[in-house]
Amino acid sequence: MKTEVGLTAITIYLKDYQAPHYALEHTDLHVELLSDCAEVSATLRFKRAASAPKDAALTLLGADLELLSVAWNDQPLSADDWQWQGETWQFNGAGEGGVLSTKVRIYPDKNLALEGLYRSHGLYCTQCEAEGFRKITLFPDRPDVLSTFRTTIVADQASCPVLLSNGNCVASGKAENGRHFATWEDPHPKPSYLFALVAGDLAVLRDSFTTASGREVALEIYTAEVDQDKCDHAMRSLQTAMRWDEQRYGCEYDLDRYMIVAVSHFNMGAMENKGLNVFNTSCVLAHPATTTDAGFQRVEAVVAHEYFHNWSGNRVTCRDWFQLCLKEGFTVFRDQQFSAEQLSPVVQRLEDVAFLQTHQFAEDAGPLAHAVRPESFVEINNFYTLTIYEKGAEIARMLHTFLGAEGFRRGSDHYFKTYDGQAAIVEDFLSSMAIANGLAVDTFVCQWLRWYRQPGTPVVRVTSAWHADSKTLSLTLTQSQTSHAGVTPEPLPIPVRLGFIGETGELTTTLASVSASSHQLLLEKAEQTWHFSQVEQAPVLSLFRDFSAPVRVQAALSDEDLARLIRLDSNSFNRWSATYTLATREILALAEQYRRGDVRARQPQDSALAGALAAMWPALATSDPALASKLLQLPNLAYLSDQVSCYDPAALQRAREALLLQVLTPLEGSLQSILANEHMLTPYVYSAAAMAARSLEAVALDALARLQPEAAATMAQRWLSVAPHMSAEQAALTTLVHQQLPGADAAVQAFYARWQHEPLVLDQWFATQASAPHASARNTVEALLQHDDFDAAVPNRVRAVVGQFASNNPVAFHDMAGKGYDLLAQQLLLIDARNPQLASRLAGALGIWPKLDPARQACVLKTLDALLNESLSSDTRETLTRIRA
Ligand code: 0A1
Ligand code: ZN
Repeated sequence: MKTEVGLTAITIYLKDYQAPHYALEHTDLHVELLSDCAEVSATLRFKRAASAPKDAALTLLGADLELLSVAWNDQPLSADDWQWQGETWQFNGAGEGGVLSTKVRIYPDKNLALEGLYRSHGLYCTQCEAEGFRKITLFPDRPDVLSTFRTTIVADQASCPVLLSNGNCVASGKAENGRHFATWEDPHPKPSYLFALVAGDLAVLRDSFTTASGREVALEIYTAEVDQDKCDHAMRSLQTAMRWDEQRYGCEYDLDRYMIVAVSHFNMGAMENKGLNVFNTSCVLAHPATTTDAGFQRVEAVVAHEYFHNWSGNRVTCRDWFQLCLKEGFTVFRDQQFSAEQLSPVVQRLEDVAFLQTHQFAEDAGPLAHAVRPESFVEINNFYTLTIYEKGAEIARMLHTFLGAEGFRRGSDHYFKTYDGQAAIVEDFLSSMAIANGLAVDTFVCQWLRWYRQPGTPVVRVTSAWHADSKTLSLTLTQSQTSHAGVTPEPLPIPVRLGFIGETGELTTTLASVSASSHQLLLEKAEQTWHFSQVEQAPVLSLFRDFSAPVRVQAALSDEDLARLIRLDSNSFNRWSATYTLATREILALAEQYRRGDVRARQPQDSALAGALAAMWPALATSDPALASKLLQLPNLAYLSDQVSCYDPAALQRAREALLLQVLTPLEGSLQSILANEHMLTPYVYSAAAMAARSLEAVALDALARLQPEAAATMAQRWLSVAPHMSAEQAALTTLVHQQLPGADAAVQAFYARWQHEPLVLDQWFATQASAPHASARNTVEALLQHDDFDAAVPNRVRAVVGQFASNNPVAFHDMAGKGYDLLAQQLLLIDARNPQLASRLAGALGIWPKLDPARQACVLKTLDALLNESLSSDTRETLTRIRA
């Protein structure tokens, strides 16, 4: 936990950045894992930086350490020789440089925050990003200090037969008293946040990979023995990702080994430590019997993400934590590109966009809004956000769109080559893109940097006029942004891909003598106008194709225009996006009618969306089942909450259900015949086609539950009893529980009885109940918190219950009397006392308060004030304070 001076948290500013005074040439660690503690000896070889003053202090960082000894060039030092304030330790006698030797004692068993070195279920592991290494030893724990590492681990051989660290194992053998050791050397200089150590009783799946230049790399996935049968998919994903990175980015792996370790207690998805990734079990284990399609996809994406960090993050790292987006945004973009090529590119893109629009747009519009490269922070752990990751990825994607695939590749080649082995900043990435493409560097960097500096989602207003006599169309785009403290918004470079849809399909039009069915513009001023010619008929504009920029678009498209896009747009992404826009419009209109007391039953013919889908969906279900299944998944409440000024979850839920009924009624025959295919009941295959078929049937079952609940219940029970894989079981259970179908309770019991010994399946079981969209789910959650299998020490379990309730069950969470907020507050206090990172993330759910009605707002504010009066970690206090501000 960070030290607080009184109640004032320490804020760190980007503008205060100072280069380190001492370079670290080499790190030698000796870690003795003892029965109730660990002793860490560090030998650090420093050299004064040429630019540093002669009397510069050597500054290290340490937290929660028992300091046993310190020596400088083998001469013992005493406490009088250094100053230690908060986490900062300083020594003034380092001169030109020398060797610092320290020994500290730490307590991995007592480390419940899961940051630094901790032991859970007998397994020792580390999590050092962002500032966990200082909890292991006294160290210049900042990302711009890179060194080679040599690490020796000594532990009891019986309980810890496996001893792992970064790099290559150079020695191992027996030690005294039934102990043994292993020594690892990592030849690639790295910052401390990429250090890792694992010790325990693990089984391993081995395979190999031959790099493009012919080097053989040993691949190893370590898990508990019982989980070894669930590693094949991760191994295949790793091999595919390694080849992909060579082919698409020219990035080759650089060590003899690549190891992944699965741990059950982990705060995030996974961590890219050099050569030794540590993964949450949920992001590495996959087996058809226990893992859904979504789970398989997540494993593939996260394995790829961590692997891609080997270049975007590890070989080229970040100078300071303000540059976090440099590795995260770029790597998310790379993993999105990879995933798009593995399965359906359109589905991948629309899922990524729906996620961004639902969650990142809300973050950017709420009290936790911040720039992709923030100017200040209190607790860096609070900045692993959707804005840094997802909006950061969209910026990389816009550069890719603007420069073209080849231009972007030239830029990334330049970046990797120029900054290899260094700690870079966002400007280095942008200037690489400019230099490699022969563009004016200063102008390019200055313009694109605005995306990193200005918080909030820009709005682009679109007006157009078609002139029948000249067959021309003028298009005017205007951009605007909300102001945020300390930044004056300036116009952003916004790539706009667009096409024109006529009465029977796409039109070919001309812009600046180029005739094409799709054009690309760059909006870079506050307002710009373009003139298109040879526009033969009045078109509907298909705007921001493939979501070419992360903006909110305001365009006067009528219901008929949107229906035309749904039927005829050749850009599948925009067909989906038109569905979303039209659905949102109709749901909001229905909610408003209900608010006015107009409760007339709605007929399908009252809905433009229902009409458009009835005309094309059955054929699409055959030609593109993946897209078809997505078109029936109307925007959820979280997405809708971002579209309204006053959010009433129950009213929106009711309107959404009514629209679903209108849309689904005309499709009933089609849905029935889809279900008759029973792809769901055939053995599991991981392929785009098989997953699309399953996804379509899952959507059809959910639809049937609204149209014919009894028939749907029977079918769901059948899926549960003969399901050959978890995708079918989970789809059936979700439909039964979320739609409150007959037999739901018995199915919940039976599912538990069958899967109680599989932690990841049990997480899904908890999550399914905690996210059931009914007010009664609050009582269910209370009961689940008392369940024998609820374990507050396991982040996955806490997220499955508390996280699902607070962030994925608006109907139950936003109870009118504030009981949902009370429940969250109680849990936050319990969780914060042991795991601040986890509590702080869960607390983010309260950030929605400005959207709520006055009565609910008052309840949230009361909850926030009560929490802020308690003793809190600096993580959670910062989050709650920003939310309250
Ligand atoms: N760098 C990892 C995610 C990660 C970040 C922080 C952590 O602890 C505070 C742990 C993991 C990634 O992007 O995959
Ligand atoms: Zn990452």
